[in-house]
Amino acid sequence: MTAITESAICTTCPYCGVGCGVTARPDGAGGLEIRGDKAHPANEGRLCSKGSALGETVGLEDRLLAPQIGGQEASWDTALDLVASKFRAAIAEHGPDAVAFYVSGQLLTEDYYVANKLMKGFIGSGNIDTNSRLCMASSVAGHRRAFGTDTVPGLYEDFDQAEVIVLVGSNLAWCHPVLYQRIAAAKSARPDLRVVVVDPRRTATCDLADLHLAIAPGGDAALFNGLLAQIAATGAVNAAYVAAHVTGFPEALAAAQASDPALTGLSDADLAAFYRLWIGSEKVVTVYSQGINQSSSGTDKVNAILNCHLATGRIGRPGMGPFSVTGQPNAMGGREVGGLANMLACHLDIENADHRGAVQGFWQSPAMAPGPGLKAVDMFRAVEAGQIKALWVICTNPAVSMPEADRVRAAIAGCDFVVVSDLTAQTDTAQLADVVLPATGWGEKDGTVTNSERRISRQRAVLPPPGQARHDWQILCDFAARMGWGAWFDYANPAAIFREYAALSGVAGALGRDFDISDLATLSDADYAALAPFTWPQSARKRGGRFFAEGQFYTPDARARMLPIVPRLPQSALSPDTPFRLNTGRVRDHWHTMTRTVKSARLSQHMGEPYLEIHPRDAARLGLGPAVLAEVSNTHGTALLRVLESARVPQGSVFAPMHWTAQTASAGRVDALVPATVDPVSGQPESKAATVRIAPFKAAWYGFAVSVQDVTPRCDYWAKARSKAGWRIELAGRDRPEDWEAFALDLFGRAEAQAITMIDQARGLARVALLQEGRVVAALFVAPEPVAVSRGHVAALLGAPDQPALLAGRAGADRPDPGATICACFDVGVNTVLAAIANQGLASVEAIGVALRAGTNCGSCRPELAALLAQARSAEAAA
Ligand SMILES: Nc1nc2c(c(=O)[nH]1)N[C@H]1C(S)=C(S)[C@@H](COP(=O)(O)OP(=O)(O)OC[C@H]3O[C@@H](n4cnc5c(=O)[nH]c(N)nc54)[C@H](O)[C@@H]3O)O[C@H]1N2
Ligand SMILES: Nc1nc2c(c(=O)[nH]1)N[C@H]1C(S)=C(S)[C@@H](COP(=O)(O)OP(=O)(O)OC[C@H]3O[C@@H](n4cnc5c(=O)[nH]c(N)nc54)[C@H](O)[C@@H]3O)O[C@H]1N2
Ligand code: SF4
Ligand SMILES: [Mo]
Repeated sequence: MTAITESAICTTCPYCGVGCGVTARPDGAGGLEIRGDKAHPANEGRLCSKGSALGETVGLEDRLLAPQIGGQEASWDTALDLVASKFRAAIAEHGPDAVAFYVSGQLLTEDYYVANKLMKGFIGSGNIDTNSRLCMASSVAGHRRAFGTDTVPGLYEDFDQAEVIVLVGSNLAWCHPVLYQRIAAAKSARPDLRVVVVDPRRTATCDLADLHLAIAPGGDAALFNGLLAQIAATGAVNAAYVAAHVTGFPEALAAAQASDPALTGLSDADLAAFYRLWIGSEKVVTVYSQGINQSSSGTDKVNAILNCHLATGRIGRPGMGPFSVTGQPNAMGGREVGGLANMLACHLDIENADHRGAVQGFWQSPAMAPGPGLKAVDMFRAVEAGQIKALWVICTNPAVSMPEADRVRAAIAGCDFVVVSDLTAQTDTAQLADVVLPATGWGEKDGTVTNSERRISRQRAVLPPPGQARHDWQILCDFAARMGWGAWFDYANPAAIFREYAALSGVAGALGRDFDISDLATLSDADYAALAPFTWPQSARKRGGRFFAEGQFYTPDARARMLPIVPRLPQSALSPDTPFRLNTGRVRDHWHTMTRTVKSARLSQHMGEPYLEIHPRDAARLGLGPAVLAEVSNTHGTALLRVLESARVPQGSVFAPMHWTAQTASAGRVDALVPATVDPVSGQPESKAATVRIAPFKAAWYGFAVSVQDVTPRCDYWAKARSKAGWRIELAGRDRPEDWEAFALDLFGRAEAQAITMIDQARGLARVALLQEGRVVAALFVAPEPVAVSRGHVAALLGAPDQPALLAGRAGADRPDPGATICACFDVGVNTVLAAIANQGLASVEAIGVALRAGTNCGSCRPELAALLAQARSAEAAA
C-alpha cells in the first residue's frame, strides 16, 4: 500500500463517472494539493471545478471519528457485536430475506465485492441493492436485453473521432465536465463535428450544440423510433450487419413505423434536421444519461437508441456507438461486481442455476441466494411493511435521494434496527440509525473503480484514517467474522480482495461471460500498488478494446436483439390540481446530498440555495416575483424553493436540483415530491417527471444572514451555504417576530454579543450586526421583499471590524461587488465578468480568460461565460 509521503500520489477523482486521474499531495494543514494527472487517459490532466476543489473537502470538522450507538460513542467491539447479534437474530427468526444491505456506486470495487459476497453467498439472500438502481438500472436492463450482457461497447476516444455526437438527457457540461471539455476541444479542432442536445431544458450543454431538441418529457422513445423508421426509409440499414448479427429487425421496424412522432413535441423541421444529421454520418456517438434512464419507460428508451445503432451496424468501431455515461465514480464497477439485487458477480446471472452454482463453488459458501432480491423501491417498501428487520445502509443517503423521500424516511425511522456506515453522522439517513459506523473516505482508502469506458483505475490513500474510522471492506469483514464466516473474509488488504475477484472473473469468462480480468488474478501487492489504468477485459480470451464490431453478442445465439418499442409518456399525468411537470437533476458545483461539496466555500457560491427554475410567463401567471419563494407540492410532499425565472425551461415545466437536504435547508428535499413510479423492467424510478402544484409562499419577511459559526435557524424557511469566513443563510417567515434584535441573538446563539441594530419601521427593514471583541461575528438583514444586499460583500466583511460598511449592505465604489461566483477556480463573480466585458470590450470566452483568468483552469464555467457574453451583446443591441 502507498505510504504517506511528501510526494504527490496518483489517484482517481471520487465524483463522476468520467473517472479522472488526480495527483494529491498533503499540504501540511490537513488539506490536499490537487492537480489533474496528465498521464491518466480519462482526462489527460484536465479537472472540473469539483475535482479541483477536492482538497477543500477532506477537513475533519464534521467527520464521525468513532462508532455511535443511539447517538452515544461506543467501541468498535460493542457496536459490531450489537450489529451481528441483531442480524443473527433477524435471520434466525425470520429467515435471510428479513435483512438487507442498501449500498452505493461510490463504494470501491473491493468494498462492493465483499458486501455482495456476504449477502448473496453467506447470509444467503439477494437483498443487496444499490443507489445505482436510481441511476443506471435502465441502461443495465437495456444493454442486457439487446447485447445479452451489460456492456458499454465504446471508448472515450470515440468522442475524438466522431462526426456527430448526440447527447440525450445528459447535461454533460455540468455532470461530466471533462468529457464535455473533450468534445469542445474536438469541435474546435474539427469545426465540422456536429453536436445535438436532446433535453427539455436549454442547459449549459447546449452552448456546444448545433441543434437543441427541446423534447417533450418522455418523448425519447418516439424520437428514436422515428429515426429507425427514417433509417429504413432512406436505405441506411446495414443489411449485412443485421443479417449476420441481429435478430428482431422486422418487428422493431414495424413498431417504429407505427409510432407517433408527435409524442416528441418537436416540429417536423427539427425532426428532419436531426434524422438528416444522424443518418448522414456513419461516425455517430449517441451519449445518454439520466434523461433516458430515470423514466418509467427508461429501458425501452435505451433499447430504442440501441436499435438505431444495431440497424446501421454503427457499434464497436472507432468514432461510433451508443454510449451510456455512468454517474458515480464506481457505478460501472458496482455493475461488474454484482451490486444490484438482480445480478451476480462478474456479469453472471443470478437467475441462472449454473452461474449460481459456479459462484457458490468458487466462494465455497454455505448458503447461496436462490434468486434476485428486492430492488431499491421494493426494499424500502418491505422496510416500511416491517418485513425487513435489520437494514444496513452504506455510502448513500436514501432519506434524501429515494423517491417518496418522506415515506422512505419514515420507513427507516420505523425499522427495528438500522446501521449506517458513513463519513459523518450529520446526514438525514444517519440521524435515523441505531448504529452509525465511521468509514474512511476518499483520500484515506485504497481500491479500484471503473469509469464509463470500462477503465479500471486505482484510488490510493494519501491521508491516514481519521480517529477510529475503518475501511468499508474491513467493517464488513469484521462483521462477517462475528457471524462465523471469518475464514472466508480474512483479507489482508484490498489487493487480496482484488485478486480473488479477478480469479472469479476467470470463472465467469470460462462460462462465456465478457467481464474477465483473470490476467490480474495473481497480481502481487506491489503490482496492485502500482497498477496503471486499463480497460477490461484483460484475459487470455480478449484484452481491452471495443465490443461488438463483429457481432459476438452474449446471447445464446451470439446475435443482438432489436426490440419492438411502443413509446409511453411519463406515468404521472398532469391535472388541474397538479399542472406542472417537475424535472430534477444536478448543478455544476454540488455533488448529490452535498456531504462533501458543502464543505467548500468556492463550490457553495455557484448555486447557494435550493431553487425552482420556472418560465417567466408561468411565474407571472402565478404571481411569483423575482427571487420570492415558491411552495411546490403534491400528494407526496412539499418543498420551499427560491424562484429562478428562466426561459431555459419550457412553459408548464419546472426544474429543481436534487442536492438540498434537511441539513442544508428547511424544505429543500425535492425527492419528497417524486412518486416512486418505476420502470417495469429495470425497477428504476421516474425521478424527472413528477407533477406538482406551485403557489407563492406567503412571506411576511425575508432575511439574509451571515455567521462565523454554523447555525440551524428555527423559522419557516431557511437555507445555508458555506462562505469563506463562515456561513451565509437565507431566511423567511410567515409571521414577523416582535423584536429583531432578540431574534438575531437567538438565531446566532450569542446572547453575550454586542448588537448594533438599525430598524426602519415604516419600510419594514431591520439590520442587526453582532460584535464580539470588536469584530463582526454575525449579521442579519430583514426586509418585506427578498433582501437586496450584496451577499458577497456582506460575507466578505464577516470577521472584520468594519460594521458600518457591513450594515450598509453594499460595497462602496472603491470595492465593487463581484456578484455570484461564476468561475469557482479563480473565484470570479458575475458582476466582475460583466464589467470587464463592458469596460474592456471583451468579445470572446478566450478574451475573458486572458483578462480575468475565469474559465482557464477547469473550464466548467465556459458555457456560462458564453451566456454572459450573449447577454451583454443583446443588452447592447437593445440600448
Ligand atoms: N455536478 C455534478 N455532476 C454529477 C453529479 C452531481 O451530483 N453533480 N452526479 C453524477 C451522477 S451519479 C449522475 S447519475 C450523473 C447524471 O448526469 P446527467 O444525466 O447529465 O444529469 P441530470 O441533471 O440528472 O439530468 C440530465 C438531463 O436530463 C434532462 N431530462 C429530464 N427529462 C428528460 C426527458 O424526458 N428526456 C430527455 N432527453 N432529457 C430529460 C434534464 O433536463 C437534465 O438536463 O451526473 C454525475 N455527475
Ligand atoms: N429527484 C432525483 N433524485 C435522485 C436523482 C435525480 O436525478 N433526481 N438521481 C439519483 C442518482 S442518479 C443517484 S446516483 C443518487 C445519489 O444519491 P445518494 O447516494 O443518496 O447521495 P450521496 O450524497 O452521494 O450519498 C453518499 C453518502 O455516502 C457518504 N460517503 C462518501 N464516501 C463514503 C465512503 O467511502 N464510505 C461510506 N461508507 N460512506 C461514504 C457520503 O457522506 C454520503 O452521505 O440520487 C438519486 N436520486
Ligand atoms: S469530470 Fe470532474 S467530477 Fe468528474 S471525475 Fe473528472 S474531475 Fe471528477
Ligand atoms: Mo447517479
